[in-house]
Amino acid sequence: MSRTKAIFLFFMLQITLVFAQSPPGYDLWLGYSEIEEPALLKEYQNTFKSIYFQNGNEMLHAAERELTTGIKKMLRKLPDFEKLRNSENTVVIAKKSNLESSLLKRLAFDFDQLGADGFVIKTVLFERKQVLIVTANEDIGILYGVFGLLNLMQQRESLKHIMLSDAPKVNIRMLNHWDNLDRTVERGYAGFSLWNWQKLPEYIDQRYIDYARANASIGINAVSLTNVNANALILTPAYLEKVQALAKVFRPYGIKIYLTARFSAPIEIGGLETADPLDLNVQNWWHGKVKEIYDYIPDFGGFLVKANSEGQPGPQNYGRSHVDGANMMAMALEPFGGNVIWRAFVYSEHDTSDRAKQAYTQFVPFDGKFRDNVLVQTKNGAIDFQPREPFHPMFGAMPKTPLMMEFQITQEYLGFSTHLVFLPKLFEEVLHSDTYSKGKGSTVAKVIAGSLNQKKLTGMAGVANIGTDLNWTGHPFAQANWYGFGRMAWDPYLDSETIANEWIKATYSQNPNFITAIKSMMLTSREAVVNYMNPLGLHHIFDTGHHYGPGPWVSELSRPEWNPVYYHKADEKGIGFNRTPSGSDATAQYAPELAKIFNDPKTCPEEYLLWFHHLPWDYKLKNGHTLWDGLALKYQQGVDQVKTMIVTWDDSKQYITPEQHNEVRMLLQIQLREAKWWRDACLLYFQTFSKQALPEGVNKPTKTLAYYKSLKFPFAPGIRPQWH
Ligand code: GCW
Repeated sequence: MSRTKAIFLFFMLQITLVFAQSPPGYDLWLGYSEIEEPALLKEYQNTFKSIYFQNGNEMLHAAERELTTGIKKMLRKLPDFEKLRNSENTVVIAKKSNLESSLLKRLAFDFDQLGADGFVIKTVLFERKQVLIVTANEDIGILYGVFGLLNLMQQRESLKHIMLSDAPKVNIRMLNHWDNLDRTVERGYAGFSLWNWQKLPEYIDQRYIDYARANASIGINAVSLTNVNANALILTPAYLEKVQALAKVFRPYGIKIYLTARFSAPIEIGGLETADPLDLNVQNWWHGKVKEIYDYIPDFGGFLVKANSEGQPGPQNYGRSHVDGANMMAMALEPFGGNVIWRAFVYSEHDTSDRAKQAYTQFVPFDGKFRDNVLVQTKNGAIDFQPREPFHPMFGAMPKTPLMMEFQITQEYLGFSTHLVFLPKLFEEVLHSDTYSKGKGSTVAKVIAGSLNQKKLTGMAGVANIGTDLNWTGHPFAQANWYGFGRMAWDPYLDSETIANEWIKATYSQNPNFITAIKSMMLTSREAVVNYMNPLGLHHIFDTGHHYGPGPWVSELSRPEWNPVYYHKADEKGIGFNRTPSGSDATAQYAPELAKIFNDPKTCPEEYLLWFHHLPWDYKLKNGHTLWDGLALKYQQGVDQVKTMIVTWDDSKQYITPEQHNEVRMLLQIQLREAKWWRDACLLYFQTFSKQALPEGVNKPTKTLAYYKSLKFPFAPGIRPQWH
């Protein structure tokens, strides 16, 4: 070859390599970085000499493709697939039914414990050579097993003596997208909706496939595509054929589609005059609609419904109950194996009782009255996805109903996609909470996993933080919240530290110094945001509508429970919401053991103090500070924690690329500015009641309260823009 030709080819190769690379952050935790440790590389290369991969349907093909991608990137070589006898290979990936009996014997494993989704990864000695086996009962187990294997390699685990079996503890592991049909995303901070309704069904964006891969890699097996503030059009043929195309993309990855069903759809798209669930025509309409949907999508998951909540229509419009509404839809879905996920996020402007009590009051009397294919989806706390809330008392009070957890992955009340907040810390706190409903140890995790009350149908949903941003989630660290949600939906007993560890290695770096530092930054980040926004149990003091920044002074909205003053109740005497028997008595919704602890400010965990108590400004905290001083110091601590995060990030610069370092650095600077804004605005406002100076150690605000009150944010994302 001539020199010029060689140079030309060399450049072409470079160009191909450059173009073959995804934009920064696009690969999520599936970057499959090269194995640099020589000994481990050698071990893996030996292991992956030849692979038997069971041939089969599109799900097995998807798994095989993923394995090829992973091996190619991590080992820098294409795997050698052999389709001969499986035991002649060094790696065997096949369902139990396809394993040679000699290998099965070596495996000596009880497959019953795996169910459909579980898998085993085990290295056995066979005819004096090592064989790595990945096996499962079903195709989906093979898919999860392959992701499990790739994950082990991303964690740089030796496979020589591996023996891992894993199966999910929750059936429905679901993302709820709040995507509108115009592609805006309610409470979305990462661009627009992924679903390009105009180009579907013909045009299949690569992002749909990569989205499905990412979900499958963490075990997510269900998604609802559209906002719970629903538009009935999604149930019309024009949209169903587009949904069908997405279902086809997701199917090989084990993901079922659910749709949000607007309760008034029979009127809006069905031409009926009522949507009364006890009306025969309405029932027939839903039966017909469900059948039509299953013609398009035979494995359709079912409906997710927000009814009689924040202005959405529902059965109560006709004097009927949540049970009437949910069961009517459930009957239509039952013959096809579909579910109804009925949300319990309800509160009413006509109910003057404490908002925190209303969902419990409405739903608990219905325990045991829902049909078998209904799950009641309950937010983690009784108000609304606050930086910290005690767990929702419904979790301890509806033993006969499958309760599905709803977490919010998108950071509506946690600094949007500009603040680095590792949410698995929050998820873990909720899941580990003890409801005491069957004595000590009756954790929320056990309720959700169904083991506490022997539930067959179980689920966990997360409101997605995903959009068209190149890195999917806006903040690179918000990817960890998607990842962590999936991992905890699979296993609600997992701890957040394990998840942080896995994610850092799969996403950023294998360097132990980097991992230690960044892990501790992630693990404190949630407490930091609580401190600079809502310390000591404060909640819902966000500015109106967009919820961007503080608005504790807001008091004039039409519905009382939309005003922050409703929640903090600050006055000359003190601050906090009295939810004890002398107040709203919300504590009575918890088990007596817990109510007792919450009712006494001395035993109430201080992180929930102002959630349950209205206390004088000079009330003494456990550390000896007065409430006013302690509150101010917490705000300051939050700001200081962000400063520490910045130092940690800067110190870790050497382990990542300058681009990776810089994007998070810029975001951390915004976070710091906004943390100070929260501290100053809240303290200036609360000071008008406490009438006390800021304690030593708390920085003096540089602006006035009037200034903070005057701020307007027409550009705040997550809500339709209001420029006027
Ligand atoms: O948190 C609130 C949000 C609304 C949301 C609602 C809900 C989809 O501010 O935007 O509506 O909760 O969960 O239904």
